[in-house]
Amino acid sequence: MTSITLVQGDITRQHADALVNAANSSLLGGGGVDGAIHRRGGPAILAECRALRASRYGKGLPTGQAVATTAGELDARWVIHTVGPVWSPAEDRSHLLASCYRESLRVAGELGARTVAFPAISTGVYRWPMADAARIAVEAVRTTPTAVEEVRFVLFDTSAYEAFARHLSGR
Ligand code: AR6
Repeated sequence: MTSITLVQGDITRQHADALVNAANSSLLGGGGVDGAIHRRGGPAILAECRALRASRYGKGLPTGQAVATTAGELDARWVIHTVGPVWSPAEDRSHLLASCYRESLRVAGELGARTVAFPAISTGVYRWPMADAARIAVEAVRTTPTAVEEVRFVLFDTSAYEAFARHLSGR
């Protein structure tokens, strides 16, 4: 049984087997969580991302997929990079957002990670409304069979924390 926990804070300060990065398909860094992970994790993460681009992901990592690298100097064994969908009012991309959580858990399971920390994927630069993103995230984790023992959502601010808490408690 996987336990789901919530904390408010900076994901780069977390200790877990795997930290999930809200990346973009280039895998070469950006702002938000991505920028913070590369800044604090150091150049080893970017070096592995570049190697992945050169080998498996010449066209970039597709939206909804996930891939692991070293966590560099972060307090974790791996960073799992996943690419969330950009929010669209015209098109339902929920399945792609759910896929980020499912695929990250699949990769984490393959690695043997027991604890995985997630940010609220797509809710920053990619503009997904927090309440809806929280619903999709909690539902995706609850319905994905995994050997991961703890999934921790790391929410940057109080309103994000409260949105996740509401969905976790079923309110
Ligand atoms: N720890 C935890 N949560 C954070 C942190 C942090 N250090 N920093 C921001 N957040 P975002 P996205 C929250 O923009 O929407 C990048 O440029 C933030 O408040 O990081 O998936 C990538 O390269 C928000 O709630 O990711 C992509 O181009 C959530 O994390 C693009 O942004 C996600 O915000 C991805 O956009």
